[in-house]
Amino acid sequence: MAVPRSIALIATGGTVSVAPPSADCQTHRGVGELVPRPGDLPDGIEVVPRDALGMSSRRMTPDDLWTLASTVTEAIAAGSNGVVVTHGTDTLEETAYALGLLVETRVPVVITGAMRSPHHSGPDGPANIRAALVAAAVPDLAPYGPTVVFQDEVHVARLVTKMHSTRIAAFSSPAAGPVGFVAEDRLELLLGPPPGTDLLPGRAAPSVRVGLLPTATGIDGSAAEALTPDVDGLVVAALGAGHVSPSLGAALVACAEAGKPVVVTSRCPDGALLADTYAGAGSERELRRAGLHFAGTLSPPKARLRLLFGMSAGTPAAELFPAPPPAPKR
Ligand code: DAS
Repeated sequence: MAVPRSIALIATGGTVSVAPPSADCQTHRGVGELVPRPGDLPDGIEVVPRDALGMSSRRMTPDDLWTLASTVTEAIAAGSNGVVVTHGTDTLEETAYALGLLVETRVPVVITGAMRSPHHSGPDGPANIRAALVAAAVPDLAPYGPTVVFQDEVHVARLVTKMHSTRIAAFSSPAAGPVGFVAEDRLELLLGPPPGTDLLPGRAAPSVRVGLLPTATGIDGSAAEALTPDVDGLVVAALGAGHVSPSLGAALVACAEAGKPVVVTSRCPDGALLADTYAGAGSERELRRAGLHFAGTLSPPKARLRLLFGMSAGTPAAELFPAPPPAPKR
């Protein structure tokens, strides 16, 4: 008989862990209760359970992400063939991306959760955990970095986002779709691994504060001015392809000139930031020329984690968010 694949199942809390009956969804079960019973476990898999954190994802901090990354690294070093992390769904995509920043994923690392707890009708946790265990047991998944398995779909950490606040099909990757799926306890991969890795060149416990600023019609520089003294760096969820109001643009440039890196992202869930199309106050051309960094296709919360952990390890923002090569003449 083949040797079973040893998969570490690390439970951090969230709806998937809520203990029934828990009308206020505050009490979490230990990981032992999340492990599928022997008859429900896919063939050839042995689960090594471990509790970590035990909280709703809204309570998580960068320090908790650092702790979890250490726990996952330890599980890999101890010989796990794969790792599954169960997690609250609200910040699940950020944790998946943080693991991509901080963990050398030589084996598959899969994050999952649930939208319905055991006391709701049709709880989705057990099926998500089973599919995640199946995926984590397939070595071919390792080069994809951390993935999110939800509703039988497999998404890469960089692209996945929670698109719906209540439905069980809550996650998708607007730019590219899922890279694979699980059916009949088999993993089918549809697309190859992402080009490049998100792993940071240096890794250290979080030691800086990075703010995240939304934009909307008429948002001026006052919010950025209020935030700047309290942070070491700033991410702005800009309009469209990387634009802000002229007043906000001036405040962001002042923040950068004060030595606090500013990273521009888009509030659009899909698409690229421009480099050389629009000119004038608050345009992408002006913001780039003034020394602001642009985060490519990375979402605002994920760009914030990249800046936060990168700065904590002493990596300059320009290295974390390299400028694109000049566009060919049009
Ligand atoms: N309890 C919330 C959280 O921890 C929601 C969830 O898990 O789906 O994110």
